[in-house]
Amino acid sequence: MEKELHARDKVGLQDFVLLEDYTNIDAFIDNLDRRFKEDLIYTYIGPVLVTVNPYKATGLYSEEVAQVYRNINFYEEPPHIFAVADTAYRTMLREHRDQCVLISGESGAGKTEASKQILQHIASTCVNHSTDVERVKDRLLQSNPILEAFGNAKTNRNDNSSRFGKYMDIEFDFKGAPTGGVIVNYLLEKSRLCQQAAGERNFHVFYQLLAGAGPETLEALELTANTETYFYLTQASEAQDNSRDDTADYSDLTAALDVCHFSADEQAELLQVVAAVLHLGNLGFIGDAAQATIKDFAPAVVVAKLLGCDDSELCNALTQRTISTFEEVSTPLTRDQAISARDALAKAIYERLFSWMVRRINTALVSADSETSHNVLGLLDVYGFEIFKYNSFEQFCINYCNEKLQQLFISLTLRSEQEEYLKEGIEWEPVTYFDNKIICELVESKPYGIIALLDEECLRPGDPTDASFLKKMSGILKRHPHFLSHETTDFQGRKTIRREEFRLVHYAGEVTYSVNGFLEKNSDLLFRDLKQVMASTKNSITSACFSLDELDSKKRPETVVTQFKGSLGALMEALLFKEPSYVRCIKPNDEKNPGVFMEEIVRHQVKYLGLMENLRVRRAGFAYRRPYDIFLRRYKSLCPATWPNYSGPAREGVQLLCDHLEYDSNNYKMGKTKIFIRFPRVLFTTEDKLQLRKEELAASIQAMYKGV
Ligand code: AOV
Ligand code: MG
Repeated sequence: MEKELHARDKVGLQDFVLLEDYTNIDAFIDNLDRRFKEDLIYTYIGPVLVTVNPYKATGLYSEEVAQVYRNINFYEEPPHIFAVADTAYRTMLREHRDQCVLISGESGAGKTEASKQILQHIASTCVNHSTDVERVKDRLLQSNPILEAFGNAKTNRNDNSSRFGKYMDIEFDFKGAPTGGVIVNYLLEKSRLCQQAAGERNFHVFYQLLAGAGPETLEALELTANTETYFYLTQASEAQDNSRDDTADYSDLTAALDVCHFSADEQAELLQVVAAVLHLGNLGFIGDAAQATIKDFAPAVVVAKLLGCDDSELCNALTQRTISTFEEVSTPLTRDQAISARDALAKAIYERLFSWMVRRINTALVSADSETSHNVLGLLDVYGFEIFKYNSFEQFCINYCNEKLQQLFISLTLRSEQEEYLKEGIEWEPVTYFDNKIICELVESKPYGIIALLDEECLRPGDPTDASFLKKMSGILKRHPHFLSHETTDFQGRKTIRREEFRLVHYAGEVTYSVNGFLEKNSDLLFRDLKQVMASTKNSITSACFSLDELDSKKRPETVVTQFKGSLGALMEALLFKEPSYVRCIKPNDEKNPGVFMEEIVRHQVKYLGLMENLRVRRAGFAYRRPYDIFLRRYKSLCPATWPNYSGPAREGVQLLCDHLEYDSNNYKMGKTKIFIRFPRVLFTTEDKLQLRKEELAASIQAMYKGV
């Protein structure tokens, strides 16, 4: 507390609750800006950590810094991500409650980095009593480079953008040593495999493999080091400037695979699958509308060789499909259909490979003895809110996921605040805030939410199309305050939405989605013939990914968005039972520039993240609260009744202090275990008195010595 107050002039306030005018967004932004200019990228709103991405190395994560934050009282040191990590870890140990850290913010704001720093801090801090623990830690840490290689890519927002959602539970024994972990992955943006927007890249792993694997490996996989050779790597219309060191990343990847105990055979098969996807992309078709034939068999032969299947079966499955009604009939595919079938196959292989990787890492993280796992600490790092020039089904899913997270934040921060007042027996006035529940319901309610309408259209017999879906949806939702279509005008009264688009007013801003591809992406069909060929492969990864059970199943698989909705629902439920900590990440500019703080960009994020409301809630009742013993220890020298010795109950001691300091009874409340102070200035005044008192005491001690 002393440090916070001491620091308020030089580098802004370390906790926004100390802002005198806490409703003023300019003051809020000014505080962030002043701190950012001093490389102080962290600020609290009470227990919530706000971070601003510095886009440069800061020296904030060294072992010396980590040491400072071990075993601290949260407010004792300047705000830091390590303080959040340390507090969650210690609370878990002390109170035996499962914890989770929820990290949110838009694309490029620093979520993934924050989650890595938390993991790093916990790994370097937790009790370490055996080589088993050491191994678990290494594997937890090394799962990151693997999943990032396969699941991250350069986008126009972020050079290392997560294209999947990730939730990781770290399991601990009752002493606090990690015993294992479980990773859950959410919807990978697999469309990137076949198409990339201008200036973007495919998933990192392809570039890493070509740049880092060396001639021998490449030769065995029949690859060349030149990315230009591969159709799937050349879909972006603009050149991709690249800030990543793919060669170094490749050696990190292979080292991480070793640590996570992927055998040499598994690693070889893994690379074969990755290479097969690249070769598959180079498979072209010729032919008229009626029937496609393969242009050049060479890539098909290589794919078949790498995966271990029959090349003619593969080629047949790519150019015709079997329809079974009464009897099985083969129908040829048109050229366009063959191209879609090829792309669907590549996407299915890659997506299933990714899920296989997660499962495989999880087996390496399984506790040797599940009895010992006592509590978990969860880390959530998903793709952030995205607005691109062109937004499609993937952005719709990603932004829906962020809506759900925002909801969780709202309900938990407000609820926990309310609970604390209740628990302490303090009255307070609830604050109004924007609840994004209305948008979540627009997306997920039944039967007239967007997801339900989309599914209905996907399953409808006849000839459903993206256009028919849009028409139906626009008809039903046209009066919804958060939905706009080309028939409606925007909020400025202009007709800015095209025929194939719809617009959603998200909590974080308006996003215009193109409906093209929604039905196909949601249905996500892969012809049975291709599944059959994959199930027959000798490569044990692809054969494990395409099981024969799936082929036998008569049940229609759930649509993509419904699966996603289900998995997010399960996640939200699981999180509700954990004690949350929050990290709210802010991006200071859109150019990934260090040292540039664009006020308008920050203002927008502060608004939609609900930070002002968060602060208002925190302040509506009481800006500051401290357990009685801590408060008394700090200020007891200010009151003759508590200084130098006081042996009564802390609560009564604090009451004596408050009486002596003549606190206005409106300005503070005595809870069951804590004192609640309404305005920071009360505390500032007390702190100033303490400063004077210390000087007085020091002077009298000096005088005493002089006297001697
Ligand atoms: P994101 O996870 O929030 O975006 P990242 O964590 O990947 O964003 O951060 C983007 C980039 O910003 C990183 O690659 C770093 O270069 C830089 N960066 C972020 N945090 C820090 C930090 N604390 N110190 C230094 N540099 C940082 V996305 O996954 O796109 O939503 O989907
Ligand atoms: Mg990320």
